[in-house]
Amino acid sequence: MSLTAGIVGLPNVGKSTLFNAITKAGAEMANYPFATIDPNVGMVEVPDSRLDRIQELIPAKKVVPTTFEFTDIAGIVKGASKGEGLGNKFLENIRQVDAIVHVVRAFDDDNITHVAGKIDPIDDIETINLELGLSDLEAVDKRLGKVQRAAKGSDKAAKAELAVLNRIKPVLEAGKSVRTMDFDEDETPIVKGLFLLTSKPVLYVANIAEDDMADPENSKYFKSIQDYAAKEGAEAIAVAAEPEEEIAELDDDEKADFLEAEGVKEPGLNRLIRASYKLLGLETFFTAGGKETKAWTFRKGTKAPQAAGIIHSDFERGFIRAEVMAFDDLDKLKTENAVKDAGKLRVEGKDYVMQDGDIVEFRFNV
Ligand SMILES: Nc1nc2c(ncn2[C@@H]2O[C@H](COP(=O)(O)OP(=O)(O)OP(=O)(O)O)[C@@H](O)[C@H]2O)c(=O)[nH]1
Ligand SMILES: [Mg+2]
Repeated sequence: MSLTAGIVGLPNVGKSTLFNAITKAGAEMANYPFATIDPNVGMVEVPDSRLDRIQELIPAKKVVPTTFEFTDIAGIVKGASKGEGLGNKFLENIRQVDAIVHVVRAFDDDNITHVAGKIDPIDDIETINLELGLSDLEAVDKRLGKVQRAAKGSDKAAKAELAVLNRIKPVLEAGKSVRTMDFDEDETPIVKGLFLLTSKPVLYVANIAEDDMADPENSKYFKSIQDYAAKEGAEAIAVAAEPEEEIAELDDDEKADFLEAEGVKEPGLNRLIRASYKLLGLETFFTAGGKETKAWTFRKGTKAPQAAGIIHSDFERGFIRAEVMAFDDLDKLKTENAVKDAGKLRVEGKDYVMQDGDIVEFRFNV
């Protein structure tokens, strides 16, 4: 079930630097384009202040955050869909990921090569999105060739797919992303099955200058990136990849000092990680007390037995019920007993849809 967020962007914009900052995986970072060829894969811990609060109220021996996967992908250049740069190979790498974290250079530094020779974030974003769109257009045309024939007969599925393809094609031809379109519940699975690059959810990350860290709104580039994202219904986040990568290597005390010196409350990386997690449709439940207080990742919409199965397959097989309290209730009322007395400790059955922030004890019998 492991979902992965793919880091995508032009060459030499700081993708691997960002990847290392969040995963501490030590991928190669270098001041030349196409330093990354094969994708780097790494796990990222999800920073979650709720864990600390639970630990404060229901102390356990250990606190274990949850993790999810990031993939650092090679840079894309203009003409990539036609084989320029690393060509179609990396487009395949992008096809494998579940959401796109699109890194855009938003810092000036004459020492760091920009493949286009100038800093223009919107132009950069459009270059990438155009290549992804062209690749999608090719895929749609190929599919149309097949489906058109089948749709001539009585093949209902083919007719439905044909209708979707015919809606998508002009949007791509106009240079827009498929994610800007609305699909109904019959169309959605058809679109999913096409694995189009521009239908993947996206988060724009402005790699800003260190000087703008304390106040990203001050960056002369960030606002335009935010506006571009908003038009697509997407989010944009500002991170200074290089200093953040240095911060990530420090221990907690040094980290606090560094952040204070930079005038930053929380590392931009934390916001980036949380936004990517959300982008993937991931949510968190907790198990608390005893040996460990632990955060667990589930896909939005998961029911209680399947959530139990994330901990152990026996929990799912022998699922009886889930005893659930919301984090917010524990936070307010402070003890499990107080939550119970307030009638907010719930007993939920096999059809219960898990909610982000649930603190759960599963009852099972095998
Ligand atoms: N000044 C400055 N330099 C940065 C920043 N982020 C990355 N760099 C530098 O930019 C260069 C490229 O960084 P990488 O992380 O390797 O870039 P990439 O996007 O992974 O590049 P490819 O793998 O070649 O596509 C390195 O020399 C980094 O040190 C930043 O925030 N500010
Ligand atoms: Mg790289």
